Amino acid sequence: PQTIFLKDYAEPHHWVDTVHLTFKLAPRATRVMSKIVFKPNEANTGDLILNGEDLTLLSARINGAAIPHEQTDRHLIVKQADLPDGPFTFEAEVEISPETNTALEGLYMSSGMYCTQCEAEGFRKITYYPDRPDVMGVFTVRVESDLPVMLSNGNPQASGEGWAEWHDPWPKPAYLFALVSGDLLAHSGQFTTMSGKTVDLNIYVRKGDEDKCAFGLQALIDSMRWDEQVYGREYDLDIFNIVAVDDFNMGAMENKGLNIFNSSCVLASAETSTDATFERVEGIIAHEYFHNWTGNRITCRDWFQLCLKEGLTVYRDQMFSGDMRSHAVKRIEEVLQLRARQFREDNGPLAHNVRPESFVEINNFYTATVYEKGAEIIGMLRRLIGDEAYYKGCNLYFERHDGQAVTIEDWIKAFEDVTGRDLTHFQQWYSQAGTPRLSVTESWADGSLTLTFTQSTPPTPGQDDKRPQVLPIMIGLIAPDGSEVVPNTVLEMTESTQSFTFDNLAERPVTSILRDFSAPVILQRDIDAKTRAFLLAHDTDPFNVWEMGRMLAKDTLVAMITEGTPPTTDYLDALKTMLSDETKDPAFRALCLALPSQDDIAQTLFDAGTTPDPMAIYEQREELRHILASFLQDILPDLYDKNDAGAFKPDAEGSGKRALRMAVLSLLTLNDQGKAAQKLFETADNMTEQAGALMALLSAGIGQEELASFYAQWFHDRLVMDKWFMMQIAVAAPLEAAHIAQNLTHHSDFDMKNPNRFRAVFGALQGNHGGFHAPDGAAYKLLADWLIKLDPLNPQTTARMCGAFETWKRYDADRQSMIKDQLKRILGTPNLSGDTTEMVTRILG
Ligand code: HT7
Ligand code: ZN
Repeated sequence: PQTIFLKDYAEPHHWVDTVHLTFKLAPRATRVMSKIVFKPNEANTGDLILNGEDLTLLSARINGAAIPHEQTDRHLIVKQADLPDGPFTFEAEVEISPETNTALEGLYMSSGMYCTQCEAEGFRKITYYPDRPDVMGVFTVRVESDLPVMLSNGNPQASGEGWAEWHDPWPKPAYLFALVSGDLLAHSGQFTTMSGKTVDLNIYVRKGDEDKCAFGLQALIDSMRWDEQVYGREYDLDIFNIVAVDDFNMGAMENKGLNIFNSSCVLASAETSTDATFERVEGIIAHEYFHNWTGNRITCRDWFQLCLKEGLTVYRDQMFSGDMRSHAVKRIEEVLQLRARQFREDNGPLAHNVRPESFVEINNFYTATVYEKGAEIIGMLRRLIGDEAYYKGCNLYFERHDGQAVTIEDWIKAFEDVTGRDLTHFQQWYSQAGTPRLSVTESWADGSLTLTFTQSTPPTPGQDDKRPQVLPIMIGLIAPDGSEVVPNTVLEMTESTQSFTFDNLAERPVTSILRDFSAPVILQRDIDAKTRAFLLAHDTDPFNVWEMGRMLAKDTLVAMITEGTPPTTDYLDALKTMLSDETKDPAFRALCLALPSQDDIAQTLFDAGTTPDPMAIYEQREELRHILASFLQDILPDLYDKNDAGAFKPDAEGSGKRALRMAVLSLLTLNDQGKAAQKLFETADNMTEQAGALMALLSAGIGQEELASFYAQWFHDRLVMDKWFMMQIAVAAPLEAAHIAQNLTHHSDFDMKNPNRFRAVFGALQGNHGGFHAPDGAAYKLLADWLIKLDPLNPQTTARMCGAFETWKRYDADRQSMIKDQLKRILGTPNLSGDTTEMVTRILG
C-alpha cells in the first residue's frame, strides 16, 4: 500500500459535470451503467484517471466509441492522447456482487436490503469514477429492483413498477452518493422551512421496527429548526430520507438527502433503548443533518481536510445537544469522552495531527482526534473571537464557499476576514499533535493577583519539537466570602510561559481555572484541600465544580492504590454533601457519583511516572465502591426513592433522575444483597431501568438468573441482544472476562459479520480494563485471534478495533511483551489488509 501526502495534492485532470447511473440490482450480479460528462481541467491537463476496485468491466466508451484504456486492479486510465478535445461523455457498464461484499463498503446487502457506504473511498467499488472529494457532479440515478422501496439522493423524479429515478440538483462528490432498495416501511412526517417550503421526511426501517422511529423523526425536526435558528441554514431538497441498516461499520452517513444509519443510532423505544441511546440517537441525527451544510454544500478538497467537516459538525451537534438538554451536563460528558478517547490517542503511538499530513488508509483517520479535538478547536476559536464574530465568520464561510471543496485555510480565512486578526498561530492546532500540559502558579501582593501559566507538549510520533499553542484559558476569581469578584474572563495564552495580573482586589481571591474546559489540555495544578473544598462549594462554573470532585476521587483512588491509604473524610463528606444537595441537577449529581474509569486511573498513574497495575486498580476501585456504599448508606434509599422519574420520557429531566437513581442503585445493591435491583428488574417498564438493574446486580457478582430472563425476554431484538452480550463482559471480574467473552463467541446469536455484535463482545472486552489486562494475557490473545479472523471479511472494523492495544507502553514488561507478541502475530498474518497493517505498524511504533 502507498502512503499519500498532503503536500502532494494536485487538482484532478478532469472535472465532472453530470453523472447518470442505472442500477439493475441483483444479489450477486448487479449491473451498473454509468454515463459521465467530463471536462478537462485546463489548470492541470493529463490522462483520464478513474478509480475502480473489485469491478468486472463489461464495456467502456467515450463519445459512443470503444476506447483504448489501461486497467489495473485500482484504476482505469485513458491516455490524454486518446481523449477528444474538450468535454466528452464516458460510458461504462460494470458488474458487482453486493451479496458477497462483507466489507460493508460500496454497494452491499444487509438483512436482504441493498445499501451503500461510499465515504471515504467506497464509490470506486460501485463503478469507475474519479473518486475524490474535489470532483463534484450532478447525479441522476435510475434504480431497477425486485424490492419495493428504491431510494437515492436528491428528489424523486419518476417511478414505475420495478424502477425509480432520482435527481440530485446539488453537485456532490461521489462519497455522498447513496442507494437503498429493500422491503421497508416508512415512518413519515413533514417540516416547513424558514422560507415556507414543505419537506417530506421519512425514516425507512425493516418491518417490526416502525414503532421505534418517532423519537428519531422528532430529533430530525428539532435539528432542522435549530440549524435555521442558530446558523441560518435552510434545507434544500423536497425530501429528506433516513434508512436504518443493521450492518454498518460506523454510526451513520450523511449522504445528500439520504442519510444511512446504523440501526443502533436511529431506532429508539422506551422498552428497548436506554436514555444513553436516546441521547445518542438525537445527537447523531443532528450531526448527520448538520452535515448538509458543513460537509455537503461545502465539502473537503481532499481527505486530509476531514476535520473541516467533522470537527465543525461535531461542534455543531454538541451545541445542539446542549441547547436541547443541559449545557453543563453535556460539557462534562464531552470532556469525559475527550479524555477517554482523544487524550488516550494523543498520548500514545497513534497520536496524529487534527489535519494529518500523510496516510495509507484514510478510513484509519476517522478518529477521536479528527472529530473531537477538531470540535474543541472550533470551540476555542469561538471563545477567542466571541459569539458575534464566530457567527459572522460562519456566514462568510457559507456564502463564500457554497458549492466548493475547500481547505482548513479557507475556513480560517473567513474568521481572519471578519475579525481582522491574524490566526496563523491559532491554526497550528491543526498541525501539531499531542495534548499540552498546562501548569499555573499564583502570587499575591498589594491587592494584585498574578497567574503565571506554563505550557509544554510532550513529543508525539514523528514530532519531537513542540511549539506553544494558542490557549484560551477561561478563569474566574472568587472572594473569600464566596462572591465572584472577576466573572468568566478569557486569557489568551500564546507563549510557553505567560503571566496575567488582576489589580485592585480587596482580598486575595480563589482562582477557578480552565472553566468550562476552555482548552483541550491537561491542567497540572497543585491545589490544597482547602482551596478545593472552597471551589466545590462556591465556584459558579459547573464544570469546575465537577472537576474538583473528580480530582478528589482520583486522588483518593491513586492514594489507595499506591500507598494503601483509605479515603479521606474530605472526599467522602464532599460527595455526601453534593449528593444531598437538591438544588443541583440530578444528572449532574450522577456524574459526581461516578468514579473515574480504570483506564483513566491507569493513564493518571502512568503520567505520574508509576507503572499501572490493572489488578490493583480494579481491586481498589471495587473497594472504594464498597466504602462509598457503606458511608452513604443512610442517604442511598432516600435518593433512590426520590429520583423515581415516573412515566418514561426520554427528556433531560427524566433521564437525569434515572441516571442518578441507577448510580445510587449500583451502590445500594452492595448493601441490600440486590433486593431493590431485583425488584426494579422485574417491574421496570423501560430499558434504562431494566438494564441498570441488571448491571447493578452483575457488578455486585449476582444476577445470573436475571441475565437469563433478560435473554428469554429479548432474544428476538438484535439491538437489545447487543446489550446482553456487552453487559456480561463489561462487568465481568478480571480473571473471568476473557473466558466469558470466548464462550459468547460460541453462542448461536454471535455473528462476527455484524459489526454491532462484534463490537458488543470485543468492545466490551477491551473496555473492561481489568479483564483486558488480566495477567494471563488471555484477553489479548482472544482479541488477536478474532481480529485475524475478521480482517479478510471486514478490514475497516478490524483496523479500528486494533486501537484496543494502543496503550501497551503504559504497562509492565510482561504485559508489554504479551501485547507485542499478539500485534506481531496479527502483522504476520498472510494477506493482512492494508487497513490493519497500517494500524498495527503504527501501534508497534
Ligand atoms: N461522515 C461519516 C463517516 C462514515 C464513515 C467513514 C468511513 C467508513 C464508514 C463510514 N461510515 C460513516 C459519518 C459522520 O461522521 O457523520
Ligand atoms: Zn460527521
